[in-house]
Amino acid sequence: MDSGALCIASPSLALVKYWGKQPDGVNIPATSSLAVSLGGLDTRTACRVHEGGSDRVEIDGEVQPESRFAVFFENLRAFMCRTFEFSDTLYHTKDPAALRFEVNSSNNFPTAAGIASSSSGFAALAGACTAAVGLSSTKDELSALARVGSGSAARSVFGGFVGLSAGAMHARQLYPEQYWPELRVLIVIVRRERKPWTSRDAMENSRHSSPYYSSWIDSSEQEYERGLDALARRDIRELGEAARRSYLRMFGTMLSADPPILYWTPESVEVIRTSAELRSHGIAAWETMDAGPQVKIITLSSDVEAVRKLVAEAVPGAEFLVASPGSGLRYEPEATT
Ligand code: 2P0
Repeated sequence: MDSGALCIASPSLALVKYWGKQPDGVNIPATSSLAVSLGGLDTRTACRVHEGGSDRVEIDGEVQPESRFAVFFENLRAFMCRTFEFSDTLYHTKDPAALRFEVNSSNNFPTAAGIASSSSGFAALAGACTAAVGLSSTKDELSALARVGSGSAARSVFGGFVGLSAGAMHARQLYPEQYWPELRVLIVIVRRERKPWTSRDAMENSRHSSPYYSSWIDSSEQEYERGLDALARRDIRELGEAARRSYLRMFGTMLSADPPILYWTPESVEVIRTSAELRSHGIAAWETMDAGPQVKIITLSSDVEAVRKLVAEAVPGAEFLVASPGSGLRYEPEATT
């Protein structure tokens, strides 16, 4: 017998960034991050489980290297061995350690180009694999499982506004998606090419070689507190300012690393300049960037068209996606054979 499940997750956009890991544990963040779920952007992950053989993951039709998923699956099986409940209605096995997963995942947005596809990817994977074997795990458990795949994935399990504290094993929801319905994120896709550094390698490079790394860790806690405070008041200006300081200081650790890391393109810089110009005209537009050239602009529903118009003029050829605060993991029925 094999059985399957389908789980959907949205990427988690950090307003205050996770950048750096604690030396012990797997993907235990060294900084506290504050994020919003990007509703409208989806990773759909179908998983089938069987006994024996090997794990296999395809993303957008491409088979992925086993090494990227090995630690995730080993940890997942260890979790299942600890918590497995044998029942006629659950997946039949005497040995959860023998379970293997066949996974097909697809994104409705560019993969591995700095739109946090690993956050939604590992969150949907944790949801799909546990559902496929019939485990009803808590969100905190799913968040901790997803974190082992990718730190930011701990946040994508939850919808709305999410915090992941430095040193934490799992994220927590701060506010549901309905909390701030006017908030928008305009994603400006300036280039659809794969990033030159994985965020994991870039993060480790910053930790090992940037002389500013410890200052980054110290200052990010303050930005997290300021971000939380702004979010509690739904103050877009203060939240935008915290987001702006956070991403620029994060990139400060990359530019000062050895070798230096530069994800930005001339088009990224043009979008940054355009956001500043929009702000000078009283339009809500605070940009942020992640491990890739794309720029995300935090704005409001009333301003999003004005922002899009000026950015489109400044960067001909840019593509746009608009996201609202989205939900956490969702499941769709999948046939069981
Ligand atoms: C974030 N990023 O907070 C930060 C900001 C990118 C820039 O988390 O090594 O794929 O798998 O834990 O989660 C992207 O890194 O890194 C990321 P790993 P992840 O969203």
